[in-house]
Amino acid sequence: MSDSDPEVFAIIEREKKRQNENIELIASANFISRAMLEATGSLLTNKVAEGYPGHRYFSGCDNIDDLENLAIARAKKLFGAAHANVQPYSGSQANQAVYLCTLKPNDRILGMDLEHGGHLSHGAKFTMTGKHYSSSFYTVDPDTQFIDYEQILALAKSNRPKLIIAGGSSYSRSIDFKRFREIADEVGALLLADIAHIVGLVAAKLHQSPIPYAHFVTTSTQKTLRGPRSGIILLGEHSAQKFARRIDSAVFPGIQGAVHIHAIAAKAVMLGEALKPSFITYQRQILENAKLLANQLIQYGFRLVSGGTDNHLFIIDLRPQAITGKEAEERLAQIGITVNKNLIPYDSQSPQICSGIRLGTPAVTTRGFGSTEMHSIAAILDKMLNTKPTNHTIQEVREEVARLCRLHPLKVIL
Ligand code: DSN
Repeated sequence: MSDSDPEVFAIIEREKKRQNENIELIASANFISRAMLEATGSLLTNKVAEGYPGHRYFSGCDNIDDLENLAIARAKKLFGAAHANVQPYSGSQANQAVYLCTLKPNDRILGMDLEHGGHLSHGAKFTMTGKHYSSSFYTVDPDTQFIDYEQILALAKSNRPKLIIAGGSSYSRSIDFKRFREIADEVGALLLADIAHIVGLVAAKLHQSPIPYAHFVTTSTQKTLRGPRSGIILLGEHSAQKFARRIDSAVFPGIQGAVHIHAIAAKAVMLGEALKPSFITYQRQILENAKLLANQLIQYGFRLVSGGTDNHLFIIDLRPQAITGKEAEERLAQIGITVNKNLIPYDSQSPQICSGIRLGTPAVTTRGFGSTEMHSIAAILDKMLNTKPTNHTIQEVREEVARLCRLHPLKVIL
């Protein structure tokens, strides 16, 4: 590429440098293995295939069938699922396939409010899911900031949704999928568990699995699962018989066209990696790092939404520091720490400003950061956010970030 398209090559080289020289604390980010980079960049992109293994609309699909069957078998094994669809282009596409499979336009859905930790594709009013379906939302408890299952039950009884959605993008506490299913059963609703964020913890059995409870389980694959940018749908034994064929038709031809077989190959590699014992060690370290960083920050006087974390992420409520999420994101960016501004429950700021920032440990854990580095990061955040940093402080912490990155180079991309 350096010869054929030096312009694109130069941009990728700059991004490589950025990834290597910054501390990545965005909760949905991660670094994939060389094997997965090879799969996504392979000649598989050249092959057109529609349909499912053994039932394609184009010829020459024998190898592609083997790959997709391998990915399906590994997904079923890893999650103990009875049915897996590995074709969704992303987690949002996986959700849309579930909606197409279960809902008619204007049907009612009940999901977690975006500013309380939900996801755009769970019915946010300005998205396709909010425009095509009649969405309502549950919130977290105003005092504890934990999910309030009694409130969800009450809302489900009054709104009578056809589909209830559990899971989100910025909720730092464990989710009781069994309780969600009881609520769904009580009002005759179907249950979708979107485990995009916690999927790695679920795979490693460090979080309750939704497979025995939810009618549909969806996930993206690039977050804690440490795979390519893509999606998967899983069904448990109890729902596979009824929904397996319907969900497959909803994915293709319902919402997608030709298979992204290069991404499916990368997902097969990802699932192979996740089936190894070292993956459980990695997930344990993600959890340890998140808890340690959260506790350190509390000791420095920061207020965390819900008071802490049970998973890989947490939100800092920056109102006591009297700075906005946007300002904090920018301050940290200038010293080489990447985070995202995030709404907090009952936020008075707009989504462009936000009162909080979200921090997650999957990417830094891949990089080899452990307890020492979590202490260092907490001290840096204290210097940068608890007071207005001087130029001297900025220079000092920038050097500390560079030192930590040099200590743990991103071997996989260099
Ligand atoms: N869902 C968004 C996030 O959690 O950051 C992007 O994957």
